[in-house]
Amino acid sequence: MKLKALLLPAIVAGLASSPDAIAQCPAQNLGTIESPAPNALVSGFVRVTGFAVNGNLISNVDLFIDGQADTNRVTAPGGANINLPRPDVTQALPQYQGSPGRHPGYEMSFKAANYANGTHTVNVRITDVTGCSYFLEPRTVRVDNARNQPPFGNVDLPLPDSSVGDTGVIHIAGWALDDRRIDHVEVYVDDLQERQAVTGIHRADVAAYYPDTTASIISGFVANLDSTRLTNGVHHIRVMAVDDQGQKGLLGVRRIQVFNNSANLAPFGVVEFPLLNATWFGNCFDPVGGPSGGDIVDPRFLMFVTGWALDTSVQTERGGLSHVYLEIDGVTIKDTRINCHREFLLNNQPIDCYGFYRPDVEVIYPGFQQAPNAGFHFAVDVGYLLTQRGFREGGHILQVKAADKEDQIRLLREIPITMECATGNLDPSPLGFVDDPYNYKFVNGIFPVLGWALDLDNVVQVRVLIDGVRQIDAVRNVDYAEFGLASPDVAAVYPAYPQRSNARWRFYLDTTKISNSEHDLLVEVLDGRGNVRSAGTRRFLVDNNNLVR
Ligand SMILES: [Ca+2]
Ligand SMILES: [Ca+2]
Ligand SMILES: [Ca+2]
Repeated sequence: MKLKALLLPAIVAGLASSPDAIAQCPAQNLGTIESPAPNALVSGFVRVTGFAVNGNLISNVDLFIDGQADTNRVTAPGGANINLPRPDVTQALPQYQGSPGRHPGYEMSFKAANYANGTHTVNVRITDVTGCSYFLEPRTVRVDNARNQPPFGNVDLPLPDSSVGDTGVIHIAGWALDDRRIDHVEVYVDDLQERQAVTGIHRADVAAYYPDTTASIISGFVANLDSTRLTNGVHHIRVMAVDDQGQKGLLGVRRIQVFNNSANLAPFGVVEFPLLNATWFGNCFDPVGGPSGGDIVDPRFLMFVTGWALDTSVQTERGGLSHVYLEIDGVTIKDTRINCHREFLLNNQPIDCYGFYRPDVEVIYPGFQQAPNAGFHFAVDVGYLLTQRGFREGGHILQVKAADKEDQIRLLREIPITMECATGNLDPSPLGFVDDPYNYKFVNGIFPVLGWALDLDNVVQVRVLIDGVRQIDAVRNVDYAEFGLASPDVAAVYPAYPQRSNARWRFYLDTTKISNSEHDLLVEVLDGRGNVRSAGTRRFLVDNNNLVR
């Protein structure tokens, strides 16, 4: 059915008026508006999609309603989502495979309520990096603003015709919008309603091409299903969104292959703390609390490892997640099966345990047998490791592993750390964290980075470096973060530190000045003694849909 669309495109639509542009355009400029359909009855947010290809990289796609003058233009520069992969187009037009313009898809929108009821014309202008500019064959639509538009959106995951990964989890993710309000998103498996997805997920990319509604920034949804509850074979996942009037809209259907060999499914999870390249320090010289027989000597300077872990296929196996353990350089230093206990030196809090209550994990992984009690938490006294377990100061590799009851083991995370002795005489290194962006989050535009930092010598300044280069705060125009925001959560965990109740910082990062790719965000702390040290690294991805020209 996509091929039919390919036969229709107006081969060369009207060229733009500039004589220079005409001179520069390649001989063949293909493209079409695929949606809305000819004479479609539209309301609410009208999604305009299609493709355009002439071999060059497309730099801008602009939408015009009822004319081709600048006053008819709807989209702001960069307001369309462009260079989208369209394997069906590339397959039909193999001469463009490997050309700079090989991803010819575009998507954008306009709001029907901005126009009177009746017939209107949709014009799409394509501009490539050489300056060549042309309009596609226009499309006529009928606006009826009295009509309640069904919800619309996309299913980004799973990919079409994909198979379930080695964790056994089917990740379903996408976005949904409505002219009124999305009430909920329903996930069906083989036409049976499975459950509702979690909505309200941040989607800066959707906001970029649906600028007419504030709902677009939080239009994302996710749902995670345990595939081991399905039989092996092909299953259909259908996602529907429902608006506040009960009107349903189909977001997408995906066919997926489930092939579970249950014994091979290792647990999965996330290590949330510490950051990469954190410095871990402890008291090697004058333990205050005195040895209590355990592996905690000085409870003031504990280093923490936290996260969560789950296991699929617990219905067909004997059990599910069994334990989480920590290794440094391959040596096990903590194991929840052996070390979980109430620590006298920490007001009898349980530490080194698996099974902490994590309602946030339950929200994202409902129906998994061990959710919500999926959290783990370790407290490590580095002074003890350095003085009594034979570890040396310097660089080490911390590994966090999870095992199920059939001894399938997964490495959840490998974190390079540095271990040091620190007292009042030596410089204790800063501790810190980046709350947002989380690991591998997509960010764009001016992004407010949030985190916290502590130092026993007091934090004087927090700086943000991207790939080693110090950044300027885009709002405050200085090269350090705003520090001193409230941090009651930090104060509860680190009672021995100065500034603990006001340790949070915020830094407005201009991501448009860095490339659309993966980056390392390093947090640097200047302390009260004048020492400058790293508090850790966060990895994230930039996706600015910016103009190439
Ligand atoms: Ca609606
Ligand atoms: Ca398992
Ligand atoms: Ca310090």
